[in-house]
Amino acid sequence: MYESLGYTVAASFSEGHKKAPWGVALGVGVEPFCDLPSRMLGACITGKGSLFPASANYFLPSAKIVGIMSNLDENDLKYPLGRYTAPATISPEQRGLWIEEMAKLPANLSKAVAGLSNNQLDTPYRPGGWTVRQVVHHLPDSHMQSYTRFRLALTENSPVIKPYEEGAWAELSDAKTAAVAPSLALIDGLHTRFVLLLNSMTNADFAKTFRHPELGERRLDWTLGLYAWHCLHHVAHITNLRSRQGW
Ligand code: NI
Repeated sequence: MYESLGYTVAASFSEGHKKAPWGVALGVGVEPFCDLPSRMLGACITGKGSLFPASANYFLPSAKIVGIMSNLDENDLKYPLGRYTAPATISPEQRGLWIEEMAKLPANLSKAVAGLSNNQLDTPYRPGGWTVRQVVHHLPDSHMQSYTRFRLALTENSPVIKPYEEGAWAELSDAKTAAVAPSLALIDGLHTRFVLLLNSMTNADFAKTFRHPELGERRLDWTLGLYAWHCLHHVAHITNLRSRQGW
């Protein structure tokens, strides 16, 4: 849907609507980071590159342009670190670095959301994306699955694991509305256990596998790298949003 978001204009409405910082993404389509009134949204859909900062004042007469970031596209916002790619061979040193990332997630995630208001937590990290709150709740949802898969793989012979619908999980009421503190606590406890487990694993353990019904056989060392990437990936969604919004 979004080939390019063109410009992101951080604007603040001073008249007609509640006073709040708005992020308005302009490009092929346009979608507000917050609940921009639909008539304003309609006025903004002018096609890629046709709505420039100067004319934004025309379309958004009550908006005060406070900052512009150019050259953002969907992949930059959705995959701030790029997608996960594992090295051809995974050394014990590489695994050690990934385990360190897993150990750092509880502190990194707490820091990423520190001081955010409820409105800020309910802001999508990108147009059409999950809110910060959904991202926070997604992490224990996802990593509890991963922790279970590691334990299954370590105690059975390449077991078939149960996939889950992460998008649908993120739409469940608790994932959309709960305070972030319980998920920060879940991640803290879960990663304490997870890192203890990872640090206990031998080379032979890391070569063990599970089978994903659609994706096939996965080694545990490859999977460790995926989840280390996943920690950084989602924390970057939040820290990048904060930096774009000046929060
Ligand atoms: Ni994820």
